[in-house]
Amino acid sequence: MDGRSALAPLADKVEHGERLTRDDALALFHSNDLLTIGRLADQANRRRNGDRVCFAANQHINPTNVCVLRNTCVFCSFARMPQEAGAYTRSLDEVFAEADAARDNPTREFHIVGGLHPKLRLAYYVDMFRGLKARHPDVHIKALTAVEVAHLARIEQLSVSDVLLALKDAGVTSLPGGGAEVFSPAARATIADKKLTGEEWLAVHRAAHRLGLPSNCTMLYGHVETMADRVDHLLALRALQDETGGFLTYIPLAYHPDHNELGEALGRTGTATSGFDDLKNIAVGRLVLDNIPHVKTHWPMVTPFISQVALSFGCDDLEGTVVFERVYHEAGAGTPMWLSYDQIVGLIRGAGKEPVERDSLYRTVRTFEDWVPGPDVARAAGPEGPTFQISQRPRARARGQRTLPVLQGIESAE
Ligand code: V47
Repeated sequence: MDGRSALAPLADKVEHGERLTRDDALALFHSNDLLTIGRLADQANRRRNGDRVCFAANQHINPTNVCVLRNTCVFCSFARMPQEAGAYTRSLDEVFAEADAARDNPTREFHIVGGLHPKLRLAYYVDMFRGLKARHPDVHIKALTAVEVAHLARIEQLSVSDVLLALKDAGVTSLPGGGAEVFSPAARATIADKKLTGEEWLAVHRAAHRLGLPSNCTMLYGHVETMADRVDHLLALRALQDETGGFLTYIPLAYHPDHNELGEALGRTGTATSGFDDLKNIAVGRLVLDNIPHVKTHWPMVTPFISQVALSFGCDDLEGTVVFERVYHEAGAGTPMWLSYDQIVGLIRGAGKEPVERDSLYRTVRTFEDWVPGPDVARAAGPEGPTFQISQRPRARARGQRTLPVLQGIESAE
């Protein structure tokens, strides 16, 4: 059976809003009929979201890159051991200063994640979130992955729910979706051997949802996972969503192979995922996760251009302004570090869609019927250069020597 005929029965199901099975999802991932997959996903998305595409004016903040999993999460280029070159841990004042630096931007969300620091306790994060809330009362705090929450529970000898309650009390309104990677025990043993298991990741999100903290979910693709691993990962997310309804958006994350052991072992340095697979992951995510309201494209990973095309492949949520993206740029992403508010709106408009600025909980903040493009809308001009640098990838360097020149202005504050 060729790819096209394999998808024919699925078209009927999508038309009638029927749930796809495991075999259907496998057929989608094995098919090369990208345009049919995209058309079906677009149909599913339009039924839910029409032409609206939302984004948040957000700022990513990474208080530390010190992580005790640094030697076992072999796909990660961001983490450092405490004494390793390039390791940093921000004081609270430095975090507040970084947040204040974006005061002139229309920031409505802080996205705060770091590493599993052996010494930073729950009080550090609680004080950080309270301090940020006091300084920026209108900015939502989306903070700490399930992995960080489980780590804090372990070092504080508290339950996961108690940690989540403390975070909620300090001002956190939702959890980001990181740390899920791919739930398959075999793939996890290869790429993230000591990280919490898929079941444990799901348990933290279940607990968050029960406490009224919604969250995002992700899947890291394009490394050693099989198509069956991808499908089973999506089905596990769908099953939890059936149970709790607490996931807001799903974000497929494209593996970047530079400056990490996995990329070297696979002989993949300098070769990120293909645009074909990036679009397929967006579209299949939309089709399988029929109960998750939004699917987000993370332009720092897949380029703003692929993200723009993804808006016709089932995606209704575009990563926001970001301001300082560190995790993927350490792994060789050649995209800009941020996009301006106008550039985000322009990307969405350029795809023939209706931009909607949202808050962290997906409530509408602003629509753009009367919007007039600003001067920087045509091309991104992040600190790396005047245009999107989609083909330029830094050469791999040995771990421990990793530096990110564009951050020097900021990192010199250490
Ligand atoms: O869990 C780490 C990934 C994730 C690499 O919730 C890598 O709105 C690719 O989860 N290549 C953290 N990916 C980021 C994340 C996220 C991003 C944007 C939005 C949201 C949200 C969440 O980054 C990690 C891991 O899966 N990651 N290293 C790498 N070399």
